[in-house]
Amino acid sequence: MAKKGKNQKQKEEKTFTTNINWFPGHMTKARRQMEENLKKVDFIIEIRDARIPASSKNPMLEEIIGNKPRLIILSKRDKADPEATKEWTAYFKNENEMAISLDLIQDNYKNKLIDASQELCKALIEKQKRRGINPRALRAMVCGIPNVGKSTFINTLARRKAAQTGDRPGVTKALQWIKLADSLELLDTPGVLWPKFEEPLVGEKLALLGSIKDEVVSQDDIALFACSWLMEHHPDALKNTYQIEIQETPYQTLLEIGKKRGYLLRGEIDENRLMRSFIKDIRENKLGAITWERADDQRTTRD
Ligand SMILES: Nc1nc2c(ncn2[C@@H]2O[C@H](COP(=O)(O)OP(=O)(O)OP(=O)(O)O)[C@@H](O)[C@H]2O)c(=O)[nH]1
Ligand SMILES: [Mg+2]
Repeated sequence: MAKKGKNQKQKEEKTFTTNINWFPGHMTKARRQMEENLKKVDFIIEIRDARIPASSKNPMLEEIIGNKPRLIILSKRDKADPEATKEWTAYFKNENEMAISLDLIQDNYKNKLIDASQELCKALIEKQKRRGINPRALRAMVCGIPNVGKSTFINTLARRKAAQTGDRPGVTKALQWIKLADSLELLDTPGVLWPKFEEPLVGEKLALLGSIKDEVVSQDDIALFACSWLMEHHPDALKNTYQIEIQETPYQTLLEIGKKRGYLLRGEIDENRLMRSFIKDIRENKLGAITWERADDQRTTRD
């Protein structure tokens, strides 16, 4: 339904930030179960979204995993800006982290993963050999925030639908072991967030790309955030995708998109439809392959 008057003025003048929180009970439970299962695994596979490699890092995870070896996988490589992904992999290498970027659906990565796991667990394998034991299958816990592709990763490797997947956050609700045919056993875990986003921008990006349940976030705020960010960083993507001119404010720019697309309701722009379809377009890469944060900025903020 089109919202007018006071509400419209708020959208017009919206300056970010939007405070978002989503920490349902199953995540507290999952965190506890992950801690309990930690001693059973040899290493951690942390999946992050290649479009937001910094915001999709769960700071709580560092506390949970302690000093277990870790492999970082940047998922949805096919949706991210290839140049930015290159910079991110170089960044992780520089930080002495093992990181690989993957299209979890299309890429063939079983051997790559086995090599990486052998490398990460070199010390353990050596120890077993010294004791005359045949090295057993390595065990890894697959962790990450909701909707980054943990279950998809496991299914592609297992070549079957061993774990349930879906394009919404919170699909996996419980821990589940999946044995791969050969040298690896993987533990699927539910996506876990943390109780408070210190940086509101992190919450906005997570909501935009689908790691926070849409029902708990104002879709207007997320669309306005995205439009404002794109006006600053990728105005051409907006212009070319929608054949519009950039307006003074994100709200006006969005209304231009609404007009162009003919999202009308009783002669007015149907803002509800406009905001939701704009978010959908971004998630479906209609505006191109965009990465929402750069490795270089990470360096400057940390220095
Ligand atoms: N384009 C693309 N889509 C992917 C990729 N990996 C996963 N997806 C899609 O992302 C959505 C989420 O995948 P899931 O495997 O269910 O994610 P999850 O991390 O297990 O999510 P939760 O269980 O909710 O925490 C699904 O629609 C997948 O098809 C990828 O590399 N590229
Ligand atoms: Mg899952």
